[in-house]
Parts: sequence; C-alpha cells; structure tokens
Amino acid sequence: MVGIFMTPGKFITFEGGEGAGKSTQAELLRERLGALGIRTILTREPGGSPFAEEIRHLLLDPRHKERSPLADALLFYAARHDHLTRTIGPALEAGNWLVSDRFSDSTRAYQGAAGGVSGDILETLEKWVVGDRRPDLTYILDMPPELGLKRAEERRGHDAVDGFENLDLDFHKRLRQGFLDIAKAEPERCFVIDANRDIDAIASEIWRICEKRLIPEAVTK
Ligand code: Z5A
Repeated sequence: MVGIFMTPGKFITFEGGEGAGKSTQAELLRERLGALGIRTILTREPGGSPFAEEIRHLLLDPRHKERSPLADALLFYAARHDHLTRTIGPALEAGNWLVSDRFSDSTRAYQGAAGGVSGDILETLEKWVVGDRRPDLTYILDMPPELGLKRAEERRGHDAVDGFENLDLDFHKRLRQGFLDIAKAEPERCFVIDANRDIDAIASEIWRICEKRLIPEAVTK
C-alpha cells in the first residue's frame, strides 16, 4: 500500500469531534473545487466502499455498546484498507481529488488519545494499512465538545445514540486534545479551524487555505 498517495489527485480530509460541521464543510469544499473544473469525489470513514460501509453499520449499531477500543481500532483499519484499495487509490490514480469526512486521525484521536489504545499499536496498523504518506491537507474542525454534542443531539432528534455519541464529556475533552496534538505535531498538513462560527465564515477560511496550499500546484501541472 505504500505510495498510494503518490498520484496526480489530491487527498483532503476533515477531522474533529461530533457535530463540528465536517460533513457540511466537506460538501461545500467539493462544490467549490468542482466549480473550478477539478473532478472531486466526496467520501467518508468509516465507509466509502461497499464492504467498508458494512463495517460502518456494525460499528455504529447502537446494540453493540460494550466493546474495547482495540476491537474498534482493528475494525476501523479493516474498513480503511478496503476504502483505500477500492475507492481512494483508484480515484486518485485516475486524477480525481478526494475529500474524506474523517480518516486515520480519527482513529488516533478516538481510539488512541481518548480510548487509550497505545500509539505503538496504532502506528503499526497505520504503517501496514496506509503506508508512510499522509493526506495532502487536513482540516481539524475544533469547538468545545459541549457545543458539538448539542448540535449532533439536535440533528439526531429521537434516533437512538450510537456507541460513540454515548461517551461521556471527559472522553470528548480528551478527544479534542488528541486532535489538537495531532495538528501541533504536523503543522504542514493540519489546519485547526474554529468551528464555532457561521457556516459561511468557516467555508471561506477553508477555501483560502485550500487555494493557497493546493490550487496553484494543480493548475500549473
Ligand atoms: N470514528 C472513530 O471512532 N474512529 C475512526 O477511525 C473513525 C470514526 C473514522 C462516525 O460517526 C463515528 O465513528 C464518529 C467517530 C467514529 N463518532 N460518532 N458519533 P458519523 O459519521 O455518523 O458522525 P460524525 O463523523 O461524528 O459526524 P456528525 O456528528 O455527523 O457531525 P459533522 O459531520 O461534524 O457535522 P455536520 O453533519 O456537518 O453538522 C452537524 C449539525 O450541525 C447539522 O445539523 C448541521 O446543519 C449543523 N451545523 C454544521 N455547521 C454548523 C455551523 N457552523 N453552525 C451551526 N450549525 C452547524
């Protein structure tokens, strides 16, 4: 799998806690790239390929609340392998750009920083499944977890909570810190975006960064 990102397309990921607005902003970015004539595919994790979507159902099934973070990490990486092989790799090789709603940083933050799975285990899985490369650009949508959980709750209405939404506030605080630590460790790739603003203000900042980082490269090729 090493080298899967050494391709003509660009790979952009959105990360952050629940209700931070990742899906909303991922779709807006895809539309903007499309308007420039850049073929852009929107995908998500867990999921993004037929088999990985099956694993998603299993992971988000509210009946399975009692399980270990390590079991989850293994399933997220199983889904990721299929997603990379069936969707991400072929799409990038064909010159498409890909915008993914979550990727490996979510495993580092949820199962690692917040869930307690050791960094060594996650690094090994990452190396086997993804290889050495990282996404070209990652947006970490940051906001106080109380606000994100409220947004997610309002949207969910009366639907059952899944095993992740059910976790306590301390878990979500560790999660937020986990994402901020990833951004600090990889400032070339990761941009922390204040997600506690209106949708258009966030989208404008995201677009400015994308234009500066990736568009000149794409149009001069
Ligand atoms: N997970 C994991 O543990 N490990 C992993 O490796 C991976 C994932 C890959 C996937 O659930 C779960 O899997 C997730 C992490 C875990 N945990 N949970 N739960 P999911 O895909 O169903 O959910 P999510 O990824 O957390 O996304 P979300 O809750 O759907 O939130 P979002 O995509 O960040 O936000 P949104 O859908 O764009 O917006 C949420 C609501 O807020 C919606 O009503 C919007 O209209 C509204 N919104 C959006 N932006 C704004 C602003 N700026 N102001 C006001 N309102 C807004």
